[in-house]
Parts: sequence; C-alpha cells; structure tokens
Amino acid sequence: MSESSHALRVQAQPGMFRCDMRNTALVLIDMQRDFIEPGGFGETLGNDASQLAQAVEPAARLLRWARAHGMLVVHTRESHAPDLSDCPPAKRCRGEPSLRIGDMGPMGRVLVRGEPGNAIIDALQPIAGEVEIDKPGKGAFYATGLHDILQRRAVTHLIFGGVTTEVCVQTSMREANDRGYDCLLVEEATASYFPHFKQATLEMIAAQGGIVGWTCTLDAVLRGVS
Ligand code: C5J
Repeated sequence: MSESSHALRVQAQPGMFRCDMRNTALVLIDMQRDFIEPGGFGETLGNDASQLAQAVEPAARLLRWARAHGMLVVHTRESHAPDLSDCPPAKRCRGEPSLRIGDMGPMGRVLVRGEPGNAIIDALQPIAGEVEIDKPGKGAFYATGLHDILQRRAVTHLIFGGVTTEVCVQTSMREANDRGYDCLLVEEATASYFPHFKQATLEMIAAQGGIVGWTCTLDAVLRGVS
C-alpha cells in the first residue's frame, strides 16, 4: 500500500477530519443486546429499543469498511462483575426500572458480564484480533485498559459509532478528547432512545470549532479514503 492509501479525509462538521488509518481505531460503543433488543435493560428503563436498531446496519457497514482497511477495531460493553463489586449503589438504585442491574431478566442477569443480554448483537460480533472492552461506567476509558491499549498501538484518532449517543458515546468521546485523541462520530452509526438528544449531541460535539470532535455522515467516511 502506498503512503497516500492510508490517508483518510472526511468532509465533517465543523471541518475536514484528517487521519492516517494506521493510527486510527474504530470504536463501537455498547452495541449490546441489553440496549438494542426487546426485553433488555433499555426497555426495563421504559425506553423504545427500536430507536436504537436504526444504527445497526450503518454500524455494520462502518465495521466492514474499517476491517477492509485493516483498521484497529474496539468493541465496548457496559457490564458489571457477577458480584456487582464494580457497580456503585448509586448506579444500581437510580430511577424506577422494572429490573435493576444484576436482576434476572429475559436475557439473563441485566448488564452482568457473560450473560446473554450483555453480548454484542449478532450483526456486529467481534472477530479475532479486535479489542473487546468491558466497562463498568458510561465512558470507555473509566476503569478500563483502553488508553494503554491505544497508546501501545500509537493510535491518535478515533472514529466512533454505537449507543446511546448522548450517554456512553458522548461520555467516551469526551474522555478520549481529554486524553488527546481526535474523535469523529458517524451520525447514522449512532442512536439514542431520544432522537432530539442525538441531534443535540451531534451539535454540541462539533460546536465551538469541534470542542469535543467532529461529526459526519456514513457516506462521507466511506468516500473519504484518498
Ligand atoms: C446507557 C449506554 N444509556 N450505553 N448506556 O445507560 O449509553
């Protein structure tokens, strides 16, 4: 491959996002059955899980594209140890869900590592060589080894998809931004139970000259390789 074939230039907001794909990772946040499928944690919180299903096909296209270009791929799962030792009571007790974290639901114990509902959905299953991160918080960097993994591989730029836009995706992007990564969020590959929160998040990421990062369409990424 020539030097230029690693270059990616994406028409984005608030301006052109440029990276070298050898130093870039795709990060797919929490594309888990617990959030996306009926009967999961998302629904127990009173949400319409079908809102998130809209991101699945675009995220699958983005994943195929990243793999085709030999990019590092990171998959995260919001999950807790079976004894819930990494789940603060404040998180477990919040709100009025019909099932709390650790309770038995239709897909096993809610948000517990290794349970069927905690798995990444079939359409986006990780393959050998890809990084899988179990994270107890909303952000992918809190209490995980993600930063070290990325540093060891000299990753400087991150392309994000996943759910939910305004919670775990945005938190992870803010954490990444504070650690010095340039971050791009692909609009169709992310979703929220609340479409207006997704829209607001896209706007706040790119505001003020890209205070958190960049946003773009899926098409812009797929066309971006020079
Ligand atoms: C939430 C997430 N919304 N992955 N988790 O609790 O955004």
